[in-house]
Amino acid sequence: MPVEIAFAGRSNVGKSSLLNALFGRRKYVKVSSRPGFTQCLNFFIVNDNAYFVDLPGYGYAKAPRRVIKKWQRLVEGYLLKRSSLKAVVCIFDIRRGVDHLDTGLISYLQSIKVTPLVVFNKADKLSNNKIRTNLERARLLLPIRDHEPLVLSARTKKGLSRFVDKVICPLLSAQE
Ligand SMILES: Nc1nc2c(ncn2[C@@H]2O[C@H](COP(=O)(O)OP(=O)(O)O)[C@@H](O)[C@H]2O)c(=O)[nH]1
Ligand SMILES: [Mg+2]
Repeated sequence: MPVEIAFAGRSNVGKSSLLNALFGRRKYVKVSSRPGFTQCLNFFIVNDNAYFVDLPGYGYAKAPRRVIKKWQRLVEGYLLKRSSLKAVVCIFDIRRGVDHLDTGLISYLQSIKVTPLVVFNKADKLSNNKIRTNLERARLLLPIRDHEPLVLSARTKKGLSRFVDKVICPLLSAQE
């Protein structure tokens, strides 16, 4: 059975950009101009045995209530029933840190026995000092103990090969 790795995060966090960076393509995945309104799951074929799944972004303030409800039904339905799902890469913005929606996502995944793997994007926007401070603060709020979050930039690709080596490759090879 093929394995799947899903990508989740707030709208505009750079989820599509990270998928493009992983595939080494510029516009394989649409980088959004209208955040918060993508209401479908996008599947990307990695190889014969693996898919990446781009989940619609959450937390867009202007999204109407019925859109949020639809998002919940769609995403929860997928997360709860997908037996080929290996893990969910949770992408956060290193400038913003994490809030209750982000920690809520992590706790929800843990409660349904799906592994969350945390990645901070947009590292190119901050100095190394600021990255360290923000990471330490976020670390205290995140309910994860089994792995250290990675910091990367989908734009400059800094940290991308480490992410592939530490996160993606082990998940894809786990099934063999
Ligand atoms: N500076 C910077 N901008 C980024 C990075 N990743 C994404 N962006 C920008 O953030 C915006 C949202 O990106 P997108 O990939 O559509 O986010 P998504 O809504 O999470 O899929 C776009 O303007 C991207 O160019 C990054 O690593 N650094
Ligand atoms: Mg997107």
